[in-house]
Amino acid sequence: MRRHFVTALLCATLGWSGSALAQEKVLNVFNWSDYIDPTVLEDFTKETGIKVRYDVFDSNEVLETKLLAGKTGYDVVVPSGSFLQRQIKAGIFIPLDKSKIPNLQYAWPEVTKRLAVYDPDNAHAVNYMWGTTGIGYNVDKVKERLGDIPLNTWDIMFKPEILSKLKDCGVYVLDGPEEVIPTAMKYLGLDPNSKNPEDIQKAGELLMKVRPYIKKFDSSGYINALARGDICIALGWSGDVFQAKSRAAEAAKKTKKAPVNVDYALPKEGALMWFDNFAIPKDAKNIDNALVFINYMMKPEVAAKNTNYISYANGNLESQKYIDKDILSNPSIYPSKEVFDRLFIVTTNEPPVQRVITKVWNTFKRGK
Ligand code: N2P
Repeated sequence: MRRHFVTALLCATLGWSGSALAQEKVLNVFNWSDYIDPTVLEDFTKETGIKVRYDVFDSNEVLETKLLAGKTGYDVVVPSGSFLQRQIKAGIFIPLDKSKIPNLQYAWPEVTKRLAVYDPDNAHAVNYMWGTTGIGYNVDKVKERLGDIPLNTWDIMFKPEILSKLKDCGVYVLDGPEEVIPTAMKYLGLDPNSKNPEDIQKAGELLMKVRPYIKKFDSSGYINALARGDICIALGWSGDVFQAKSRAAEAAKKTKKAPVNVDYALPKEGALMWFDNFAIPKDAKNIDNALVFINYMMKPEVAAKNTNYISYANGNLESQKYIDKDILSNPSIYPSKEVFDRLFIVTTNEPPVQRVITKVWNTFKRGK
């Protein structure tokens, strides 16, 4: 009470209005779970005086539903490229005042160029992290059940005779229709970016064949499930799987037991590459603070700190100086040319295509 009174007095003396004060102090961020070094938020508040209310989500669909409903209360959100593309078209984001993001000078031109596919002229978004959708697995449990077969293939996930052998030790799949369906189309030799309902249907048929062996659709809990050795395999995201690997190693240090051996495979048939990006919803209340935040996240040292913590590649070229060697040299995080050639991207699905995808996905999830 007393502090409010003093602050109000100070603001009145300085001639600040109530809204200027709000701009001064708060920021509402909605980001993916397990997607930041928490000390970065503390440092940000120390450096800028801006308090961050930080909420998390684990699916683009959840974020999109909120954005389309409006009045999210968020100042910064982090959609993936293909979602961003239709959200921009829907008029959800404000164009960024780049004069307030000088650290854009450190952006990685290659990534900026790829992001422009979704956001022409890079007008509305700044890349935060990017990664791939592949296979996380428990090395020992899979080996016990499948022997020494190569794991860098989607056969593991999409051949019922193989996946059935992993049913008993747990199979998880991301709850992400617009990632899993393109992956299945790629496996079938179709264009993973196909918008043709028949292709989507074919992917659905493939998925239904392996449905009996899937225990859960999950896009965040699988990190701990893999780390604890509770599951055998997860169709999941690169950095999340590497976080599971580090959590398993940490736990082993504490318990003095051998670590659960987790690894990530980028299948030879190809894998989806996606970009997650900062954007400011048009009803954001704290636009200046949002720009300060995006600029802060683009400091090379800060971007590197996040990458070192979450094991995802970022869109900041200069930050690579500060990135741990084992992350920077890991071709599943920072792909080599050979790996890069295997990655594909997808563009946005317009609502009629989206409806087909949702229908196929719901049938897949229900299993009938
Ligand atoms: C963070 C996952 C973010 C990657 N846990 C998906 N775009």
